[in-house]
Amino acid sequence: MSAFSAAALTPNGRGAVATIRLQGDWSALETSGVFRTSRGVSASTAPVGRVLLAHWGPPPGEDVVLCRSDKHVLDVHCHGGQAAVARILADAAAAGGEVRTAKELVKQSAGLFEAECLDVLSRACTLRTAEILLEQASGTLRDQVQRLIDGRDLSKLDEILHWSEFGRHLTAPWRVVLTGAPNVGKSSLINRLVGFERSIVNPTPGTTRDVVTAEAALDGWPICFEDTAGLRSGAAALEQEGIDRARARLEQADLVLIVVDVSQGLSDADRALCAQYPEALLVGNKCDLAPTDAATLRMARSVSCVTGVGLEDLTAAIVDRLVPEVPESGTAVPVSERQIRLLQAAFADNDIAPLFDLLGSNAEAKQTPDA
Ligand SMILES: Nc1nc2c(ncn2[C@@H]2O[C@H](COP(=O)(O)OP(=O)(O)OP(=O)(O)O)[C@@H](O)[C@H]2O)c(=O)[nH]1
Ligand SMILES: [Mg+2]
Repeated sequence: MSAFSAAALTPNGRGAVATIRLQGDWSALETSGVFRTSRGVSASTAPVGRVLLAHWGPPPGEDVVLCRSDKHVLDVHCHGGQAAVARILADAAAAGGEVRTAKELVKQSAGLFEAECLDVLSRACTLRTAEILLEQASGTLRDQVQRLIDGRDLSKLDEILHWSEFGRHLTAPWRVVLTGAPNVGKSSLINRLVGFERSIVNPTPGTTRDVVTAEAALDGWPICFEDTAGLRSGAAALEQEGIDRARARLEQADLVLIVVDVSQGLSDADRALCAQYPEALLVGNKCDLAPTDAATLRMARSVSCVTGVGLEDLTAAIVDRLVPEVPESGTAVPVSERQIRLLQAAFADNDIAPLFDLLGSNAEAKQTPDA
């Protein structure tokens, strides 16, 4: 068995600073000279919490900041580029360390429940979702499940399960799919919604073929917009492939935006689409042009991708549909599929056992204090 483990705690990708955790007996890295502190203070014996400047590897090497965050834990903060991280992990492996994922490392020391809470926190892509995930990682979910276990009372389980879908979306963005006839302005709209020219806009009907995705945060919620081929019958083979893909994406959507051209009014095909997706938001684009159909104007949310009119209201309506309620501070939210599955099992069978599995060994210890 390895004397120590090493894992990058910061997510993959470039950042200003990356953090690598060494856990176990990592002292060989220091005694063999893989790193040296700049003032000659031994990191192995430095007090927990003391911050040390150090140099990693032979010249030119890396300047790093070291800090023991626990008796057997050394956090190495280095440049955020992937090369620096890869090099430190490779040196740790060469010194006999076992390279692991952050989730595996936390699981080893704190247990699976804490590891998955920290794992999802590291994948949060907005401040708003990170705040909610941080609350769960800081004990809100654990405390409330523990309370149910201690009180042998599952009546409040549905209050936690209520937030399952919301919890899933804290790391997997809500999917909003734009559909409608060719040329109504779907690509123009996705560009407006995400704030940059992601999708090609052209007066030629049938411009968009493949599914074009773009991620954005609306009101702090991560949303993946999908622009799709305009739907029409009698399309040539290539365009038809795009239409088939569009239909498949519609089935996976959390929200469908049916875009129509208000200057043209609603066609039979538009009406059929509305009937097929009754939960969809109907968006009447091109309201800067003279509308021909007052009924369409009444039914649809009017916007203009040219002037920008109506886009703020549309954004608010999208957020309202996707996130109709936001948990108050202190609300327990399940954040992983495993947590949701075990909560559902406890609820379905009115059985407390899955909750022990959910929290891991700490929960069992509390249940049988005399053991
Ligand atoms: N006047 C006006 N023109 C618009 C508006 N939105 C889009 N257009 C124009 O409508 C044409 C088609 O726009 P697109 O965004 O490419 O339409 P689409 O629905 O993606 O079309 P397909 O990809 O072919 O299905 C372009 O010439 C746009 O400039 C609008 O609000 N007002
Ligand atoms: Mg298009």
